[in-house]
Amino acid sequence: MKTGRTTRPTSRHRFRRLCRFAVLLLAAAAALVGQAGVASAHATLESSIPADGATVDDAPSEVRLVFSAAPLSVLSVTVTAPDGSIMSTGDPVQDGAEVFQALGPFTATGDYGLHYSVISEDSHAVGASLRFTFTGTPAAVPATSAGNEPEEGSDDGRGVGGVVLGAGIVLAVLVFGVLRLRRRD
Ligand SMILES: [Cu+2]
Repeated sequence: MKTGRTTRPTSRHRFRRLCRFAVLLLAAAAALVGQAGVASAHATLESSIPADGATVDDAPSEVRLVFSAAPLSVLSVTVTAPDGSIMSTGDPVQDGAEVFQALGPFTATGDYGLHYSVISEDSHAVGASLRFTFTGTPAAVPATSAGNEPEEGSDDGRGVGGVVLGAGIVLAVLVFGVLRLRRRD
């Protein structure tokens, strides 16, 4: 009878343990399903300004991308000019499901490429290349190449000046040292 009394409570205990385990499993499963529902927010591009394939007459100062859900992070938004050079400036700015990218001057008519890359809430990488055509009056090309050359020249001059100054200091120290040694003798 003593053994019966001791075995009964342990079997009950085991049953309770199993019940608790089953409840925990169900709760974990429910939590996983709930998470899957939240995490399935896959961001897709809903619209853009300029739109893909659009013809633009007025040069926009920025590009606007509208996603179906706020991206987790924006990796890059770049706009390329007809010659292939990148004409977007600075980093993209995110405002919820919208992403803005500042643009430089439109210095040529023709096809512009718009490339974006974002990480969606469900951790998926989302990206694509769009295209629009600029038919307006091109802005004057900024005089960057002409302005850079004299600066580079002056930089070289500074470099040579530094070397001459350094050599002069080394020479002065050597002469000073030799003179001191001679005085001691
Ligand atoms: Cu996704």
